[in-house]
Amino acid sequence: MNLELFDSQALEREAPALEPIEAGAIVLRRFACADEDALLSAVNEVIAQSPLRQMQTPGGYRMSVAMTNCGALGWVSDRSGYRYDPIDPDDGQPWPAMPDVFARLATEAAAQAGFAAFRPDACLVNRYLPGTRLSLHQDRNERDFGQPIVSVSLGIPAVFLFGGARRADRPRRLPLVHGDVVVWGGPARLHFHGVLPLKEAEHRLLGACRINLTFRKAG
Ligand code: MD3
Ligand code: FE
Repeated sequence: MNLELFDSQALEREAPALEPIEAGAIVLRRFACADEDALLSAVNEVIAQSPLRQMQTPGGYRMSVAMTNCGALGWVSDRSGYRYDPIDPDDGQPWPAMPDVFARLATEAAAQAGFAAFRPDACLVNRYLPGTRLSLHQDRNERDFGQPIVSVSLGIPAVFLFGGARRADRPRRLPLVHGDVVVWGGPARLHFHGVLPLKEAEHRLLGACRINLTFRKAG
């Protein structure tokens, strides 16, 4: 059996470290670990109100990653394209409010990376199971590219791909584990990025699952 048992608890006790990966992009290793219980409870509350769903791409494919949102705006993909929408199209209601523990973490991480007063209005919750992936893309549906994006990884490990300004630029690989937070801004903000298919693994809190929280100032 090819199951990588990942007891990352030893690593998770290490102090957070600031790790620049390219101009405008910084990893805060383990930054979210101290809040893991509150974060996971809040994730469960969000998912209870607006369940995870596999969205359709404009080209008609079903994404392997399941998604939902919280905050004033939610990222939505369907046959008509990508957009930010204040309403969950599955129930016609506003997305759940952004939990305080989410907003505080995103603001603190951005500040650590040099982006003062980051106030996200959108949090995309992505759920990866083993085998699921996110193909190379740019995040360009937001109004102000001067605002950074904060990404919080929870659960089993993933390998992040980050390329350059053009799709053809060979991407670098960045392994991310439970609690790692990445802040992308400045020159890196419009770079291509994606997530490799996840390997089979088990996390002590999340089982065979990775949750990524992506915070944006979209409006
Ligand atoms: C690199 N999600 O939802 S954000 C997405 O692991 C997405 O689920 C990632 O990409 C995930 O769109 C985490 C990572 C990210 C976001 C913006 C970037 C990486 C970036 C902008 C430039 C370069
Ligand atoms: Fe993205």
